[in-house]
Amino acid sequence: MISRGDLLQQAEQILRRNDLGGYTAPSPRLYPHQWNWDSAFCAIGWAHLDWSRAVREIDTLLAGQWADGFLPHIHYNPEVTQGYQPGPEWWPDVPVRTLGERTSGISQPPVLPTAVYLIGMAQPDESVRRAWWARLIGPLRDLIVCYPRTRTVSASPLLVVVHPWESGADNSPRWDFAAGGSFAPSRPYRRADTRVVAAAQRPTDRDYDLYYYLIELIAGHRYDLRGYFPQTPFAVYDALFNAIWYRAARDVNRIAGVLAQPPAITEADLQRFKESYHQTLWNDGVRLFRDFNLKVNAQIPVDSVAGLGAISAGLADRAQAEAMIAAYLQRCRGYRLLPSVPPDQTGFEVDRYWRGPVWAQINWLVIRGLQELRLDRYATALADETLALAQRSGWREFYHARTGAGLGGEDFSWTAALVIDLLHRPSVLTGP
Ligand code: 9WN
Repeated sequence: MISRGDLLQQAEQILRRNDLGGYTAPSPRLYPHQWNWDSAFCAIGWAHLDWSRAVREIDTLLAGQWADGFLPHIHYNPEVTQGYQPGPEWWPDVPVRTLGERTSGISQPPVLPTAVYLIGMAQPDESVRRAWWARLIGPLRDLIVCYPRTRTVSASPLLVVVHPWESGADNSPRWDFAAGGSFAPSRPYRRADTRVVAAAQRPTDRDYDLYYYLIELIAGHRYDLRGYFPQTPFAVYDALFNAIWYRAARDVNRIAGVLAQPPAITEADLQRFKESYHQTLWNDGVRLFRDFNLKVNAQIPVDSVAGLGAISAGLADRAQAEAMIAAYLQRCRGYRLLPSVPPDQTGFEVDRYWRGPVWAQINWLVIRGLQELRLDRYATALADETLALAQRSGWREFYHARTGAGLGGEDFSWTAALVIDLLHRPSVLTGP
């Protein structure tokens, strides 16, 4: 097992190696373009190494922002024409702010505002910090209000996630209800991922059929939920996406407060959102938040680590968070932490992508949330576990839930970036 000093050095090498100029590829062979939440996590790591490189990462991500503030899940690098599918041709006429930018037509958990808050706080010169926040507050405000404006239906303030890729947890058993529906796109597609990573660790062809079916449906309606909502088989309140949005909204408000500007989302609206999140997604029987399927108006009866997202967002108080994490750990005894799906859950697979393996960025979110709630015993154990996985198994996309062996993409950027953050900033900061 390598020392923590060497770990830091290796992590820095990974980020520098994956640095493609203005952005950090998540894992250059598997994912050569810029991904939304990956880049936010990478920027958090960069801030400890080179603050202006973190700023650049975010500028490049925001260059793909749409006119209405929406931040797509992939910002394509036009110089990379091979090695990832789907390419930008699957997403025609995306309404980008800057003509010529190529992006996907769906989003991902909006970690960016939280990253901007943390990176700002890592800047010791207050005038530099304020000037940077003043430059970004407009795009961040647009981003945060865009989702309630374009991704709500009926009276609920919760945000609708329209593609498994938007959840960031693509083939989670939570989405099996849709992947089992035999949906397939009208045009042929080819998979590039299974040329790089063993098919047994990736989503199945049936999952991909659904992914491409939804791409055609969403693009065919010009990315407007109102157009395809009646037809789509996939419209969910994802517990993690919604938690991350809530956290992001509070962080944009904090930045706005420092700049003496009005909040992006009012306290009353945040409160309404929180109440709705609890009413709609809490499941007392399993002591976890669950996702909600809007097509049948019911919770999805599948537990996953996404249900702990509330801990990282300030959506659960200390007592509830402790009950949640204790119950989750109890179900995962004998496994590495945190399995993305508890081993007793139907659909769990120990080594397949989002169906069981451990992911460093999820751990990081939960660790920071536990620290903020002063649940330090859990937070420290989870941070040690996360560092140990990298120390023993290297810089991988995810880790085998039983053995901790490294799986999926290699030289993975967010694993490196967040290990850097955990080592440089072992506990959370308190700030404005
Ligand atoms: C589709 C880049 C991304 C992550 C996602 C992860 C995976 C893509 C894929 O890789 O998804 O977006 O092709 O499998 O599920 O969370 O952002 O690392």
